[in-house]
Amino acid sequence: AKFDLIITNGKVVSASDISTCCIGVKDGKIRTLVDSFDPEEMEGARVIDAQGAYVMPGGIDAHVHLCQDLKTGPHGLGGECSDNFETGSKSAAAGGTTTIITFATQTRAEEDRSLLHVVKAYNARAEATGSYVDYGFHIIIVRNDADVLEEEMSVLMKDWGISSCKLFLTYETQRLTDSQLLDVMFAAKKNSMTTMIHAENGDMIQWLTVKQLCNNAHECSEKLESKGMVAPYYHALSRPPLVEGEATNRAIALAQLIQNPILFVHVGSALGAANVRRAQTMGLPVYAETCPQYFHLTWEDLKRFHSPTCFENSKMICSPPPPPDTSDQEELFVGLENGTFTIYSSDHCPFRYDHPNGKPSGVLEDAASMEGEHHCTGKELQSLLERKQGAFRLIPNGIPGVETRLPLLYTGALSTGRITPQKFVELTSTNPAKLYGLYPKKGAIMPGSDADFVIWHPEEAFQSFKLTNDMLHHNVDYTPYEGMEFSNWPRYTILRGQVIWEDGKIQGKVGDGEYLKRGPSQLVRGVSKATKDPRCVAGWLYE
Ligand code: DUC
Ligand code: ZN
Ligand code: ZN
Ligand code: ZN
Repeated sequence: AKFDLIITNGKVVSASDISTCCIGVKDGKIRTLVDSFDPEEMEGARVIDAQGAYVMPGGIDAHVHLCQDLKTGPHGLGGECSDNFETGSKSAAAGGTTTIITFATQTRAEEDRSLLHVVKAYNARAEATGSYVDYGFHIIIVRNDADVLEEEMSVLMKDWGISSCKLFLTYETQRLTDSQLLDVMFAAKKNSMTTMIHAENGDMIQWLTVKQLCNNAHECSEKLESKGMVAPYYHALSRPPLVEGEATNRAIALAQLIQNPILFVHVGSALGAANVRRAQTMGLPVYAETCPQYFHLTWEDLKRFHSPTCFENSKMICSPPPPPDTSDQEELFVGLENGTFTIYSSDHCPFRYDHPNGKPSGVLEDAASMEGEHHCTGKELQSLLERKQGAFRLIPNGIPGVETRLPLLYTGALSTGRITPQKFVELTSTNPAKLYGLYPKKGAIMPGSDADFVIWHPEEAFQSFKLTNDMLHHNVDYTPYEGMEFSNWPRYTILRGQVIWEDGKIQGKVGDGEYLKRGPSQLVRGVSKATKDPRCVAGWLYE
C-alpha cells in the first residue's frame, strides 16, 4: 500500500494555519497533505474520516512527574508519585498527548552526585514498564559541583539528548543560592542546555510559615503555624503572588547577567507573567510555561470541601498555588493570548489520597476545632505536625492533570473563543517541540514529521459531559476537576501512524513509546542589545 493511514476531510491545524485537507501517512511519518486522494492511492490504508473535526499535531506535555519516589520527589516534602511510565503515559494517550517529558532528579545524597548516574537510574524506571507514548527527560540539578557540571553536562546533551535542566529557588532540599544558580546557568549556557526555573522565594515562604525559623528569643506568634493556620487553604497564603514575583524578577536578572536563556515553569501569578513580559520586551530570551490549574482553580478551591476534617482540601495543593481569584485568571488569560506564555503543560504531579506517601487523608478526630476558619491550636497542631499529617507544610505539592490538559484548554479557551485553534496548537505542541529541541520531528503536521495526531470530535456531534475520576487512566484516586463540564475530548490519539486511543478506548500498548533524544532549543535566536550590552551585563565572560 502507498499509505498505512489516511485522515480525510479534517480541519488540519498548525501553529499558523487551518486548512481542510487529507493527510497520507506511511511508516510512521507524514508523507503528504492533499485536497483529496484517488481511490487507488487509498487501497490498503486505514481511513479515518475526520469530517468537521480539528486534526492537530499530538499534544506534547513538557512537564510531567512520573516515578519520583520519596527520595527523588518533586520537592523533598515527602510524597511519592503514584504514576509510573505505564499508567502516566496511558493517561497521556487518553488525553490526546503523544509526547511527554519527565524529570530525572539529582539529590544531595552523595550517591546522586553524578547526573549521569541519576539519569541511568531513572531510565531504568522508564524501561521497567515502557511507555504508551514517546518520552524524554529533563534533569533536575540541586547542587553546583564544578567537576560534575564540567564533565557531565555535555554528555547529557550528546549521549542522552537531555537539553534542559530544572533549577529551584525554593525547597530546602533543592534550592540553589544566587551564586549557585549562576554556576549552573553558566554551565548550561556553555552547553546550550535550556535552564528551567521554579521561581518561588523560599525564604519568604518559610518566614511566613514557620515560627522556628526565627532565632530571636521571642515567640514569633505572628507566623501562620504559630497562629494554628495550618489547614490546606493556608498553603496559598504562605505563597502570595509576590513570592513568585520576587523570584521571577531575580532569576531574570541572574540570567541577564550571564546572557542565559531561561524558561519559567508553572507560572501561576499575574505578577510573574508581568515580569516575564517586561523581560521579553527588553529583548531577553525569557520564556514561560503555564498550566491548567492556574486557569481552572483559585484559592476558593482550597476551601471548598467543608468539613471539620477539612484536609480533603489537600487534594488541591500545588506549588505555586492557584491564583487568588478569577480576576487573576483573567490576567493570565491575556498572557496566553499575547504570547507571554510560550507553552502550556500539565505539571502532572500524581499523589494519591488513600496512600501514606500521598496527600494526607483520614479522619482527624482531634481536629474538631478546625471548623469555621479552620484554625487549630496548641496540642492539636502539635499532634498534626508529629503525625506529619494535615499541616500544609508537610503536604506534598502537586496535582494530577496529564489527561485533562488538552480537554481543559479546549473547553476553557478554544470553545469559548478566547484563543484560536492555531494558538492552541502553538501552546500545546509546536512551541514545546521547538523549545525542547524536538521540532519538526514533533509538533508539526508537515511531510517528514512523525505522524502524531490528536483528532477531536466534530463539535456539533459531541455532547458535553461531566468528568468523574473513574473516566481517567492515571493511578490517582481523585481529579481536581471532578464534576466539571467538558465541551470536547480527543476522539483519536495517533502515535507515529498508530491509533493508540479511539472513541474512549486505549488501543496502544505499553512499549509503543520510544525514548526521544532531544537537541538544543530552537526558539532561542540571536540576542538583542539588552542581552549583550557590555555596560549592562558581563559580556567579557564569553570573550
Ligand atoms: N514543582 C513542580 O514542578 N511540580 C510540583 C511541585 C513543584 O513544586
Ligand atoms: Zn516546580
Ligand atoms: Zn521571632
Ligand atoms: Zn512539576
